[in-house]
Amino acid sequence: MGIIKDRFKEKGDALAAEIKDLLKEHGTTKIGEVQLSQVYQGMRGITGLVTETSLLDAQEGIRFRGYSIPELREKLPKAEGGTEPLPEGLFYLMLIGELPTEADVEHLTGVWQRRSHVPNHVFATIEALPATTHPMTQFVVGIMALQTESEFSKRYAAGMSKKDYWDAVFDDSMDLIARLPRIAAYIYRRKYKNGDHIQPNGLLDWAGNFAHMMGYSDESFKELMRLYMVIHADHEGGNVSAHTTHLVGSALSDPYLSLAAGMNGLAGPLHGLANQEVIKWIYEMREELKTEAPTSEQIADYVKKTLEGGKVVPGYGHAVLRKTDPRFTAQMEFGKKHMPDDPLVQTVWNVYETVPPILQSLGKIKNPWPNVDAHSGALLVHYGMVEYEFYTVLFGVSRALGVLASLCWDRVLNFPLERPKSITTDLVKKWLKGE
Ligand code: NMX
Ligand code: MLT
Repeated sequence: MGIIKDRFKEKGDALAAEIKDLLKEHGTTKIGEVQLSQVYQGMRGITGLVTETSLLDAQEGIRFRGYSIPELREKLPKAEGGTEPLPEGLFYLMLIGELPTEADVEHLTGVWQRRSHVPNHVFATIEALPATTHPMTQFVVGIMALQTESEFSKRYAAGMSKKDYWDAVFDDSMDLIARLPRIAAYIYRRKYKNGDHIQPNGLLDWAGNFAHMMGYSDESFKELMRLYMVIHADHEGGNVSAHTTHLVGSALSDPYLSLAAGMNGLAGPLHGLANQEVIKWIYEMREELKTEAPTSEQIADYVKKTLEGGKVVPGYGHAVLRKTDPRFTAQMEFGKKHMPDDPLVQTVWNVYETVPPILQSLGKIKNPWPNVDAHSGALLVHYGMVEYEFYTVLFGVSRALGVLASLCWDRVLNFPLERPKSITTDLVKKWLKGE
């Protein structure tokens, strides 16, 4: 543990010194202009955050510390006999800024195994909720119950110096990442498998063990979980879950409170909940059309009906991306390798052929292409995970890797409280009149 923490601190101090010099020399440099419409329209295109872990290009998609998803699939260490990257390696890359060795990844697997104990009161708190409670609500309640374990909040109450914030946030983040799969798997088995829980397997990697605890022993499902946990981990800093975690963390709310806040944002249908909405939408379409394999014409009619009903087509569009999401493509490649003849996966590919031209023809949608959520559910259904309300929890366990690595950076760089200025429309009208 000490090794990775020391490396992180070294990198953090070096960048903090660089930023100090950079701001001394260029602090007044203008990097953009803000139009009134941007202020009213979700701050699209306004640069207002620094997030070191990943960067999104509208045409090309996400890069983690400079590496694209295809590059990560090639370069990150794999499980024995596997071909997909281990999420431990991606976390190391986001935190340290360099590709890990096999030994670094093994070390992280061991650290997370040792820190994975979840106290009983967390399970008891989840048990207090009706079993019908949405899995994302159970997940957030589980994270909140675990907040009793926060080192940051204990050390802050005991008078911790500002210089040590990063250290306590680092420890809390490691503990949280180690414990989340156990909580998520508990919720899955509680809600869908009659509370027949499965004990962790200390010989498995973080994602492999997560698959095992949910009850999936198939090696290719474990591979899917490794890939899934990598591709959903981070999407630069402005998305709702990352931005919320960062914002709440800036008040020095500890990592448990900050992550829970971010996960509440992920639970929205325009963000992470879209992965459940996609499968629900396809199931409803199949049911209405009384077929497991709708034709392109049938899909096109159903899309038009969805739009006429004043609803969005889930899994399509993006606030920043303007091309097919490389996370969609990575999942499509996985599908072609492991399940090319699966009818539901084929429907997802058929929807991909059919939807973009229809959305484009509306003239108002900036990105008619699929995002990550358009594909993930069909792969899960293939392995028998049909309980689509659970899908966003999987997204959340993965997203914790990115937003908590970023929270460690926020504190080591000593970022301040986030507090932008807001205005009223009355004030805007006065400005426009020159008052
Ligand atoms: N289906 C129907 N209408 C859409 C869609 C879509 N998939 N995407 C955008 N629009 C509409 C949007 O509602 C807006 O309509 P109006 O002017 O009547 O309010 C118009 O097109 C312009 O929106 P954009 O500027 O293209 O998109 P925006 O940046 O506002 O929103 C999303 C981005 C992702 C919220 C939007 O594309 C959407 O609602 N997609 C479906 C939900 C989804 O898949 N979300 C998951 C995103 C990825 N993730 O995991 O977080
Ligand atoms: C994400 O992964 O966070 C989504 O694609 C949404 C976003 O980037 O705004």
